[in-house]
Amino acid sequence: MESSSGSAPEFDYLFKLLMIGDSGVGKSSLLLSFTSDTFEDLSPTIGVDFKVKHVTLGGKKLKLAIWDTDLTYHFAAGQERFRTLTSSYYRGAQGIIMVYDVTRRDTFTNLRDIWAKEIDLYSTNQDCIKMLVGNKVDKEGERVVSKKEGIDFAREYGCLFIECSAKTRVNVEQCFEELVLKILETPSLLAEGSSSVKKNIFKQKPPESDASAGGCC
Ligand SMILES: Nc1nc2c(ncn2[C@@H]2O[C@H](COP(=O)(O)OP(=O)(O)OP(=O)(O)O)[C@@H](O)[C@H]2O)c(=O)[nH]1
Ligand SMILES: [Mg+2]
Repeated sequence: MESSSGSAPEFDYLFKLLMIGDSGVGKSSLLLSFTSDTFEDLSPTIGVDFKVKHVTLGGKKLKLAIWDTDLTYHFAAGQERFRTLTSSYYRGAQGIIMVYDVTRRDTFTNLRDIWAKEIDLYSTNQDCIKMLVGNKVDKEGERVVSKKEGIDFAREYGCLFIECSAKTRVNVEQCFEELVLKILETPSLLAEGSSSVKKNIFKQKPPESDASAGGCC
């Protein structure tokens, strides 16, 4: 049947992924590199942004909603009135990409001092998969954080780990793919009706008997 009415859902799973890390580490560049195969000199992100990418991995059709934000937003989370905003950023995420710049040590130490704490506070999925990413490996001559330090941190925090460059695109796809494959291997993150899925505001399961037009609300 070629008819579009009653057609199969456009994806098997929808995953919410987050990019976090200090300003300037390359979160938006990595996202752009992954979603549109390009690299350009970006301005700092203001507020929150997200991009969608459809991929087929592990035999499943996936819709990835990847959220990107700026640091000011997170620091504002220290203020009571921004707390709900920050928790909605984290809520229901199946994967978190923690980015640092291998040429700036402060961006690495802040993962421990700021970002890991924020994940503990706000992440709603116990089993949420974390990927530690050392970006800008194209600037090898300016490297100050060794690969071993990254590996050790990842082991301590139970994260996956990869080094990459948004500029040369080395390991960019692998970064997202490894994270997603790990999510696919984690039953609690896939379970229909689990709190994570229920709370996911982007969940778009078509109703069983689709009355009239397929308009989205
Ligand atoms: N050499 C090199 N430069 C990079 C790489 N990734 C990002 N950059 C540069 O680093 C700067 C910051 O990159 P962004 O992607 O804007 O960083 P961000 O983490 O999104 O920063 P905020 O939006 O401020 O939080 C830009 O000038 C990018 O061109 C990389 O892999 N290699
Ligand atoms: Mg940005």
